[in-house]
Amino acid sequence: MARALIVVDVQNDFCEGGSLAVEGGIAVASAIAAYAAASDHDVVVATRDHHIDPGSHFSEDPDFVDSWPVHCVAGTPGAELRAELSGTRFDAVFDKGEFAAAYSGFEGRDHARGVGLADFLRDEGVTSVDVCGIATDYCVRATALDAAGAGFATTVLADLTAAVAPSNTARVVAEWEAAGVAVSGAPM
Ligand code: VGL
Repeated sequence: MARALIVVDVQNDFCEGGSLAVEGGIAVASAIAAYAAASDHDVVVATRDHHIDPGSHFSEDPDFVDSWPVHCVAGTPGAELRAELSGTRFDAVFDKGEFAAAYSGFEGRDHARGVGLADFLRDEGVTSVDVCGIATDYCVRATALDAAGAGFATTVLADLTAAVAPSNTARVVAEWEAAGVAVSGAPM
Protein backbone atom coordinates (compact mmCIF):
# COMPACT_ATOMS: atom_id res chain seq x y z
CA MET A 1 0.00 0.00 0.00
CA ALA A 2 2.86 2.37 -0.77
CA ARG A 3 2.28 5.95 -1.96
CA ALA A 4 4.28 7.65 -4.69
CA LEU A 5 4.86 11.26 -5.63
CA ILE A 6 5.25 11.75 -9.41
CA VAL A 7 6.98 15.02 -10.34
CA VAL A 8 6.23 15.68 -14.02
CA ASP A 9 8.64 17.53 -16.33
CA VAL A 10 9.96 20.23 -13.97
CA GLN A 11 12.69 21.03 -16.49
CA ASN A 12 14.54 24.18 -17.40
CA ASP A 13 12.86 24.61 -20.79
CA PHE A 14 9.40 24.59 -19.19
CA CYS A 15 10.29 27.34 -16.70
CA GLU A 16 10.90 31.06 -17.09
CA GLY A 17 13.98 31.54 -19.26
CA GLY A 18 13.42 28.26 -21.12
CA SER A 19 12.37 27.74 -24.73
CA LEU A 20 8.81 26.70 -23.82
CA ALA A 21 8.42 28.64 -20.62
CA VAL A 22 5.26 28.14 -18.57
CA GLU A 23 4.42 31.07 -16.35
CA GLY A 24 4.79 30.09 -12.71
CA GLY A 25 7.12 27.21 -13.50
CA ILE A 26 9.94 28.32 -11.22
CA ALA A 27 7.53 28.94 -8.37
CA VAL A 28 6.13 25.44 -8.85
CA ALA A 29 9.66 23.98 -8.86
CA SER A 30 10.39 25.63 -5.50
CA ALA A 31 7.04 24.64 -4.04
CA ILE A 32 7.46 21.00 -5.12
CA ALA A 33 10.94 20.85 -3.58
CA ALA A 34 9.59 22.11 -0.26
CA TYR A 35 6.59 19.78 -0.44
CA ALA A 36 8.75 16.74 -1.26
CA ALA A 37 11.11 17.50 1.62
CA ALA A 38 8.22 17.60 4.08
CA SER A 39 6.14 14.74 2.67
CA ASP A 40 6.23 11.07 3.60
CA HIS A 41 5.74 9.40 0.23
CA ASP A 42 7.37 5.97 0.07
CA VAL A 43 8.55 6.56 -3.49
CA VAL A 44 9.40 9.80 -5.30
CA VAL A 45 9.94 9.77 -9.06
CA ALA A 46 10.46 12.37 -11.78
CA THR A 47 9.58 12.34 -15.45
CA ARG A 48 11.43 14.29 -18.14
CA ASP A 49 10.60 15.27 -21.68
CA HIS A 50 13.67 13.99 -23.52
CA HIS A 51 13.54 14.71 -27.21
CA ILE A 52 15.96 13.61 -29.92
CA ASP A 53 13.88 13.89 -33.10
CA PRO A 54 10.18 13.99 -32.16
CA GLY A 55 8.96 14.84 -35.67
CA SER A 56 6.01 17.22 -35.88
CA HIS A 57 6.04 17.78 -32.09
CA PHE A 58 8.67 20.43 -32.91
CA SER A 59 7.81 23.26 -35.28
CA GLU A 60 9.26 26.56 -36.40
CA ASP A 61 5.66 27.81 -36.45
CA PRO A 62 4.18 26.09 -33.39
CA ASP A 63 0.47 26.18 -32.55
CA PHE A 64 1.11 25.53 -28.82
CA VAL A 65 -1.49 22.72 -28.93
CA ASP A 66 0.03 19.96 -31.06
CA SER A 67 3.32 21.56 -32.08
CA TRP A 68 5.86 23.38 -29.99
CA PRO A 69 9.12 25.27 -30.14
CA VAL A 70 12.20 23.06 -29.84
CA HIS A 71 12.44 22.09 -26.15
CA CYS A 72 13.97 19.56 -23.77
CA VAL A 73 16.50 18.21 -26.25
CA ALA A 74 18.31 15.24 -24.70
CA GLY A 75 21.73 16.21 -23.41
CA THR A 76 21.07 19.97 -23.33
CA PRO A 77 20.63 22.15 -20.22
CA GLY A 78 16.99 22.75 -21.21
CA ALA A 79 16.22 19.08 -20.57
CA GLU A 80 17.70 19.09 -17.06
CA LEU A 81 15.49 19.20 -14.01
CA ARG A 82 15.28 22.65 -12.44
CA ALA A 83 18.00 23.39 -9.89
CA GLU A 84 15.36 23.90 -7.18
CA LEU A 85 14.96 20.10 -7.23
CA SER A 86 18.67 19.37 -6.80
CA GLY A 87 18.10 18.38 -3.17
CA THR A 88 15.11 16.16 -3.91
CA ARG A 89 15.88 12.44 -3.78
CA PHE A 90 14.30 10.73 -6.80
CA ASP A 91 14.10 6.95 -6.68
CA ALA A 92 13.90 6.83 -10.48
CA VAL A 93 13.66 9.22 -13.45
CA PHE A 94 11.55 8.36 -16.50
CA ASP A 95 12.52 9.88 -19.87
CA LYS A 96 10.03 10.05 -22.71
CA GLY A 97 9.50 11.46 -26.17
CA GLU A 98 12.76 10.58 -27.88
CA PHE A 99 11.26 10.10 -31.37
CA ALA A 100 7.60 11.16 -31.00
CA ALA A 101 5.50 13.34 -28.74
CA ALA A 102 4.94 11.71 -25.35
CA TYR A 103 2.89 13.71 -22.89
CA SER A 104 2.37 10.98 -20.30
CA GLY A 105 5.10 9.95 -17.92
CA PHE A 106 3.72 6.43 -18.31
CA GLU A 107 5.28 6.43 -21.79
CA GLY A 108 8.68 6.99 -20.17
CA ARG A 109 11.47 4.64 -19.17
CA ASP A 110 14.15 4.78 -16.52
CA HIS A 111 16.93 3.69 -18.85
CA ALA A 112 19.38 2.89 -16.05
CA ARG A 113 16.87 0.48 -14.53
CA GLY A 114 15.37 -0.62 -17.85
CA VAL A 115 11.83 -0.18 -16.59
CA GLY A 116 8.71 1.85 -17.36
CA LEU A 117 6.81 3.89 -14.81
CA ALA A 118 3.84 1.57 -14.23
CA ASP A 119 6.02 -1.52 -13.71
CA PHE A 120 8.38 0.40 -11.45
CA LEU A 121 5.52 1.61 -9.25
CA ARG A 122 3.95 -1.86 -9.07
CA ASP A 123 7.30 -3.42 -8.17
CA GLU A 124 7.55 -0.91 -5.31
CA GLY A 125 4.10 -1.90 -4.07
CA VAL A 126 2.61 1.48 -4.93
CA THR A 127 -1.17 1.64 -5.00
CA SER A 128 -1.73 5.39 -4.86
CA VAL A 129 0.01 8.29 -6.55
CA ASP A 130 0.08 12.06 -6.18
CA VAL A 131 0.92 13.91 -9.39
CA CYS A 132 2.37 17.42 -9.70
CA GLY A 133 4.54 19.42 -12.11
CA ILE A 134 4.39 21.05 -15.53
CA ALA A 135 2.29 21.47 -17.54
CA THR A 136 -1.13 21.07 -15.92
CA ASP A 137 -2.92 20.93 -19.26
CA TYR A 138 -0.49 18.66 -21.14
CA CYS A 139 1.92 16.33 -19.37
CA VAL A 140 0.35 16.46 -15.89
CA ARG A 141 -3.07 15.93 -17.50
CA ALA A 142 -1.91 12.88 -19.46
CA THR A 143 0.17 11.38 -16.65
CA ALA A 144 -2.72 11.59 -14.17
CA LEU A 145 -5.19 10.07 -16.65
CA ASP A 146 -2.79 7.20 -17.39
CA ALA A 147 -2.14 6.66 -13.68
CA ALA A 148 -5.84 6.25 -13.04
CA GLY A 149 -6.18 4.07 -16.14
CA ALA A 150 -3.39 1.84 -14.85
CA GLY A 151 -5.34 1.32 -11.62
CA PHE A 152 -3.51 3.63 -9.23
CA ALA A 153 -5.62 5.75 -6.87
CA THR A 154 -4.64 9.11 -8.30
CA THR A 155 -4.66 12.64 -6.91
CA VAL A 156 -3.42 15.73 -8.73
CA LEU A 157 -1.82 18.27 -6.39
CA ALA A 158 -3.19 21.15 -8.43
CA ASP A 159 -1.48 23.90 -6.46
CA LEU A 160 1.85 22.28 -7.41
CA THR A 161 1.21 22.58 -11.15
CA ALA A 162 1.52 25.31 -13.78
CA ALA A 163 -0.45 25.44 -17.04
CA VAL A 164 0.51 26.40 -20.59
CA ALA A 165 -2.93 28.01 -20.86
CA PRO A 166 -4.69 28.54 -17.53
CA SER A 167 -7.95 28.79 -19.50
CA ASN A 168 -7.62 25.02 -20.13
CA THR A 169 -7.62 24.17 -16.44
CA ALA A 170 -11.38 23.91 -15.86
CA ARG A 171 -11.76 21.49 -18.80
CA VAL A 172 -8.83 19.41 -17.61
CA VAL A 173 -10.14 19.22 -14.04
CA ALA A 174 -13.47 17.99 -15.44
CA GLU A 175 -11.64 15.30 -17.45
CA TRP A 176 -9.74 14.18 -14.38
CA GLU A 177 -12.86 14.01 -12.27
CA ALA A 178 -14.70 12.02 -14.96
CA ALA A 179 -11.78 9.55 -14.92
CA GLY A 180 -11.87 9.19 -11.14
CA VAL A 181 -8.80 11.36 -10.51
CA ALA A 182 -9.02 13.41 -7.30
CA VAL A 183 -7.89 17.01 -7.41
CA SER A 184 -6.53 18.71 -4.32
CA GLY A 185 -5.70 22.39 -3.98
CA ALA A 186 -6.41 25.19 -6.42
CA PRO A 187 -4.17 25.42 -9.49
CA MET A 188 -1.43 28.06 -9.23
C1 VGL B 1 4.70 19.52 -22.39
C2 VGL B 1 4.09 20.78 -24.19
C3 VGL B 1 4.98 20.12 -24.99
C4 VGL B 1 4.54 19.22 -20.94
C5 VGL B 1 5.58 18.83 -23.17
O1 VGL B 1 5.50 18.78 -20.30
O2 VGL B 1 3.43 19.44 -20.42
N1 VGL B 1 3.95 20.48 -22.91
N2 VGL B 1 5.70 19.14 -24.48
